[in-house]
Amino acid sequence: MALQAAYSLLPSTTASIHKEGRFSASLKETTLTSFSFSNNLRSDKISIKEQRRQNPRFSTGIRAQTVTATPPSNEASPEQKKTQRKGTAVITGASSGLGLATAKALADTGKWHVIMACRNFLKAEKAAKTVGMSKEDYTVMHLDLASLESVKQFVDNYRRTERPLDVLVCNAAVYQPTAKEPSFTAEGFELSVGTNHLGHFLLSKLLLDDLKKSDYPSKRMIIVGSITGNTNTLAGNVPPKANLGDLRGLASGLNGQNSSMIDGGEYDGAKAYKDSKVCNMLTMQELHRRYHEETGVTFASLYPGCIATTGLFREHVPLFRLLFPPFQKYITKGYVSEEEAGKRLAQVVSDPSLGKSGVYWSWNNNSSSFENQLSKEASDAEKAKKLWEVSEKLVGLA
Ligand code: NDP
Ligand code: PMR
Repeated sequence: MALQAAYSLLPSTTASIHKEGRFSASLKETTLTSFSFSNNLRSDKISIKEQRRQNPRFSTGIRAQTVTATPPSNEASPEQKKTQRKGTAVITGASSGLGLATAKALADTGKWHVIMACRNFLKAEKAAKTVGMSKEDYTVMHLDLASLESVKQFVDNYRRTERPLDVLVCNAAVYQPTAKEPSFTAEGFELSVGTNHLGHFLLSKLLLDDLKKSDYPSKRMIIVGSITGNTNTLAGNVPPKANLGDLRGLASGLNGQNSSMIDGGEYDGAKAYKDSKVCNMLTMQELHRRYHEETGVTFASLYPGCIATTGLFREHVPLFRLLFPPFQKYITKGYVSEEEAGKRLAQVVSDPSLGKSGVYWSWNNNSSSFENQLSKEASDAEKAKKLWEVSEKLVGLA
């Protein structure tokens, strides 16, 4: 019933896609009724080609999509050889799913010490043990992104450890698709945007100074994005679609007084999550524009694939949780295991061939990475600037 309900959304999805006139090619090639999507990224690529065909000036994004595969490189660059010390990577939300799998993948290389920045210390410790990480490869530190005070406390505590910071991975997220009413962070922001965007925004801004100081050959800041925030894809056109509007709800505090949605509309938990992912992708690009040249830090985002088994869907109805993995595995073919997704994010952390800044990475069916194209909204530089300025005010930095 859960997926049927989702399936019943398709006609409107189809209509809206046609209305926008951008997806006709991908939909023609896609038998929606039989769900014979050959792969999610293919539909992604077709829609982009189609956008280019229809609008030759379609390169409003920070860079054009290149579908050239960049297989992981095993050779150390001369830069990489400069240092022998282990890198230190902070990963938020490393107590489950993608974050845990990435921590494990990095720890397994023997080249990384992972700081698992988690709200539940005991859960994180147990998770690290369960996946077989050795004690010397990780440290659990407390971080609750739903509290700006906790973010500041984490930064202070981190500095006290006197460890260098080489890579920051903003991975944690909450998704509340069935919530009827909004819930709020400690400072009173709607929970999904407050946690996924504002908590990470403050963390990134504060830790940028620490990243700058690192002498590691490739310093990186990664903010996990998603296909569902990108309306240039089929997945991004499943209602409710992400849309930040003119940010009026965010500007008025996102506290439920005026609105708890960024665009000022009615509360919708699924949309709030997708909006937060658009914020994540816009923030990465704004960081790139503001700081890449000055600091040499690589800023990147990614869609790791549909990891349909993670805790992200914990608040969804049980039937959805049952049907979603086989739906993604056998029908959309967008499914990836937690282990595979972890390896992908670990590449963005450390692979020399993924060192380009300002990129939104995706992977094709052979697990080769490519620079993907963000939607019009998720690559809107004006919106990114406005989002930055409003977010600075909300987290108390302006
Ligand atoms: P999980 O629920 O497994 O992991 C989310 C993590 O975030 C958990 O460790 C959770 O902690 C943590 N977290 C939640 N709230 C807070 C908070 N207030 N403070 C600190 N940590 C918090 O989901 P995924 O692994 O799927 O999600 C990881 C990332 O991947 C997210 O950014 C998501 O948007 C993205 N993503 C996921 C996709 C998927 O298909 N699953 C697809 C595309 C992107 P705890 O263990 O305590 O609950
Ligand atoms: Mg989606 C190529 C098709 C594709 C891909 C790659 C995803 C990924 N989804 C696809 C298609 C569809 N989904 C279609 C056709 C439907 C209608 C049946 C559909 C439905 C659907 C629902 C109800 N999908 C979902 C949901 C969720 O609740 C998930 C969500 O939006 O969370 C925000 C979700 C997802 N689909 C994905 C991915 C990666 C998700 C997880 C969300 C994320 O982290 O972005």
